[in-house]
Amino acid sequence: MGVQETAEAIRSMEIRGAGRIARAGVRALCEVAEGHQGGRDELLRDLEEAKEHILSSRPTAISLWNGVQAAMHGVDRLEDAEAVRARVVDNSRAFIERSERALESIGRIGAKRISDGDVVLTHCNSHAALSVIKEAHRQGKRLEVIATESRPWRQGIITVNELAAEGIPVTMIVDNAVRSMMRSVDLVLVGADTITSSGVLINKIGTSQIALIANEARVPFLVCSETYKFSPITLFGELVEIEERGRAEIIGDADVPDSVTVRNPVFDATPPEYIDSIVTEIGMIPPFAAYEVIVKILGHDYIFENKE
Ligand code: RUB
Repeated sequence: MGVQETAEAIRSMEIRGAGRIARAGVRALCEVAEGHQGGRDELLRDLEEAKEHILSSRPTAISLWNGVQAAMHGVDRLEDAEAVRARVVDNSRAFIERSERALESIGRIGAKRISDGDVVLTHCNSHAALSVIKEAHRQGKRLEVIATESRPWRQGIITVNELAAEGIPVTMIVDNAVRSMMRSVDLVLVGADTITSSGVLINKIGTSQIALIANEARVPFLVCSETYKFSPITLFGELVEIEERGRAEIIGDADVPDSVTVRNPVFDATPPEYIDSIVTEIGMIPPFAAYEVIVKILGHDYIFENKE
């Protein structure tokens, strides 16, 4: 898939989920480098253009930004095209491998928090959250999952199909049923599109309501997130742009007059106070440690070079 096709597939949500869009964007950049016949400056210009194109596909998940920055890391300092090509290919492969390994580590670390007989509620379709659930199941723990439908895209259907295929008992509910069901839930596990330097979680619309309800019912609320979903640019005061999509996704072919405004924000913000812990590949961290993760794991170099 080339850059245009990848960006379009991300925009149209054929490829979706913060981890998957990051890997797809990085793969597309890697292919630009691999197939390039031109000189250094031309290659750098084409990579820069491809990067901007990929980044314009969806605005909210910082994973995409972190992924393409990682793929391009250090290329400006290189003096010939071959070195740039090799660097982008190496960077890209390393990012993709790290991101896949991170999912496995998150599965192993998070599974420790699931006890035999637990009922886990999850929202939307997060590979990181599913990695934890599947690992607990592989370890022989009996668990049940409640999955929200996740209007309007209904990613819950992907989730229940994935879990059913693994033989994990799963119940699907409409988003509005979360509070009614919370009394039978032991643990909430969700994914992340972005985590800010102050520990705010940006994830699928409805996540913050679930966090409030879990807090009210004293049910632990855990976020499953690779460290490349932490946002370095929020350190410098950038706000996270919440994507708004079209009205048709909500009303479908229902007869609603044009005079009616339909809003379709697809992500929301959950404050750190409602998050018990973030399961990352480097361990379970409190949301207030997000700053440390950004500075220590993503690194000074990385942050300051890519600040703009
Ligand atoms: C998906 C979503 C997921 C996160 C994390 O939204 O909000 O919870 O992206 O997913 P959309 P993962 O369907 O609009 O992309 O853990 O797979 O990276």
